[in-house]
Amino acid sequence: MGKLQALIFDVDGTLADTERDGHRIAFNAAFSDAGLDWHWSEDCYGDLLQVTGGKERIARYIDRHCPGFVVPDGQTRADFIARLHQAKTGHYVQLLGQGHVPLRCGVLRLLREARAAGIRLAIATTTTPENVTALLDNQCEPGLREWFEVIAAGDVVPRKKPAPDIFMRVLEQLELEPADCAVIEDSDHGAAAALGAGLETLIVTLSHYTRNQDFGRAALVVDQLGEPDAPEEIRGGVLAGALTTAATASVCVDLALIKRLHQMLWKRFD
Ligand code: XBP
Ligand code: MG
Repeated sequence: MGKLQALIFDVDGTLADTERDGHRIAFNAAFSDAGLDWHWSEDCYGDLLQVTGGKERIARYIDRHCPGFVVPDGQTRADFIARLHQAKTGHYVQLLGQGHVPLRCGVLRLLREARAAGIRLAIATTTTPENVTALLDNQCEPGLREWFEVIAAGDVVPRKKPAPDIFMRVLEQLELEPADCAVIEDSDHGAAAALGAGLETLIVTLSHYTRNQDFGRAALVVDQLGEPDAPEEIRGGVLAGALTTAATASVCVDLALIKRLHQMLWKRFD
């Protein structure tokens, strides 16, 4: 038990920093198309990110910020939100199609390295499936989406992160145990979801909106995965001390490092 066999990636904030200049812009464009005078500023969107899932985020906004809001004639509230969200997805996919949302530093390197070593790849995300494929299809890496054996996204589970459901679904589809996998996440809700599914080998790469969140139970916290010639300062995590020497407090998150973390963690529980 405990041999690393798969890497499970979150998408938003982890594969790419998509929230502020991607999802937020698409929500605002959909509001404008619908004739709504709603506008989500950077700060307002940061608060709304406490709710995972775009439809759930719109519902929270209505509840908190639009007390007198009445859904247009003939629509249920759920239908109205679903339509508005569908329009948002259209805008988001179009935005990704313009190719301006790159993968984060070190992501492609780590994916290539994992593939070459026969490590299986999977995705566990709250976002809509189309958003994932559009992100992967608009990188300069043909066939990138096929690298992922499992893409579990959006409404395929009834409870979104921080519930563990999406990670449990990935484990089920991979037919693996938590002790076989490592997770890369960027948010406290994502971290809670992974840990709730028993996935202890959790590496957090901080993103725009998650810099000040608490990741005390993650194995390792860094700003980004980094590159061999540009290692990253360690920001925290339960194994940070084991990786920090008098000479260095920087790492490049490569497969060797993830295996090392994985071994340290799972030996403790043997
Ligand atoms: C990401 C999300 C998503 C996106 C929007 O969370 O919460 O809802 O913000 O996507 P995580 P949709 O990175 O933890 O998975 O609008 O398609 O829901
Ligand atoms: Mg995320």
